Amino acid sequence: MIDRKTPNKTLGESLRDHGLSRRGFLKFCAATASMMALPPGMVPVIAAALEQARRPSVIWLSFQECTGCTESLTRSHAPALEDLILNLISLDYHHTLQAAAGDAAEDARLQAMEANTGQYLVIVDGSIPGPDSNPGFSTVAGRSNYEILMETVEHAAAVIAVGTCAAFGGLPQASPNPTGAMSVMDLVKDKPVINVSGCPPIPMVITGVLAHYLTFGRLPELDAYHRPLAFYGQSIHDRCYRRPFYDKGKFAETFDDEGAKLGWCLYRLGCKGPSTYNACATMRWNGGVSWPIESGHPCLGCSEPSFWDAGSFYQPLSVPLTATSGDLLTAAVGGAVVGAGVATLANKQIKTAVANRQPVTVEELEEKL
Ligand code: FSX
Repeated sequence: MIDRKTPNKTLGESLRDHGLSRRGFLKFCAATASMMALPPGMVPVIAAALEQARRPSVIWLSFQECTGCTESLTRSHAPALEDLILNLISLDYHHTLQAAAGDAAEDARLQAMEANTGQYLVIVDGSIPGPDSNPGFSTVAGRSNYEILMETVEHAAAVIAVGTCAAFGGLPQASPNPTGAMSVMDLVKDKPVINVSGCPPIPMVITGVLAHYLTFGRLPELDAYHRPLAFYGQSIHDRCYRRPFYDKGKFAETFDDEGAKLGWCLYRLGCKGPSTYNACATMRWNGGVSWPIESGHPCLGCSEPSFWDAGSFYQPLSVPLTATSGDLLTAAVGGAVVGAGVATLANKQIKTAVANRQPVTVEELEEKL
């Protein structure tokens, strides 16, 4: 995975080294645009940018978590595309995936930081026992998670918090939070932090954020919780194929009643879709086979802050749904949309792209380029 022989090659050169033809490159750019929820018109921009960009160094830290986030990524349903993206970064440190161990592993992290100071990305999964917690609660190489995190991010360009544990505290922070677990954003105040929440997050969203950074050299537009708008801009409820049943007042009351068999809305069985922002309804899981609601289970709201402590997964939401879920989020966060100083694509453009996501053929691309 670590390719130290070609650190100065452009991404275009690296892609060709991986045996990718011009046609394959265009297909890759089209798939990347689709993954980032960008319109086809952006494909030539992506192609030109990838030709010139340099491979970034990425240091991946794992703290208090279940490894579901890495499992999600490595079991992703578009391995050809996602392998390519992972090959385009220099993944210099990852506990679960690296071959090195002990001092050699820690040396790799320190070397990558020194060689790429100010330019490397840090990806974090898992929450961190805070500075006032017992440092022995969670350690790497005998050092506390807090110490390793703060040392590693000090000279990073940006930090990507993958999974709800890293983004919002997640399961380790659930009451009574015995380790004093904190999120990355709680602790890192002087760097751009992007949250890719979900327990686990959708793999294409993880690689979509990386693809955006590779292409444009910056992080994408973010919502109030620092999540990429392209993937978290709409609620599960807004995109749910069972929504027409909700609108008609047709609800499953138990998991085995007639309504459940007919695929009616799961709101009364506790579905948190109206207050949950994620791309499950459009990107789906397991190779696009299905997603929780299609499998007959209410959304748990796993991409939202404090979802473990938000009451029973099987009690209906207490908020009366007289407004769209977009209004609910606006009410919840005061309508603020923050860019953390790293966004340049306008919200409107992203929202339009999400709403109008269209496939593009290779022939169309070849005409444009
Ligand atoms: Fe947390 Fe991820 Fe849930 Fe598990 O790394 S978001 S418990 S899927 O593994 O951090």
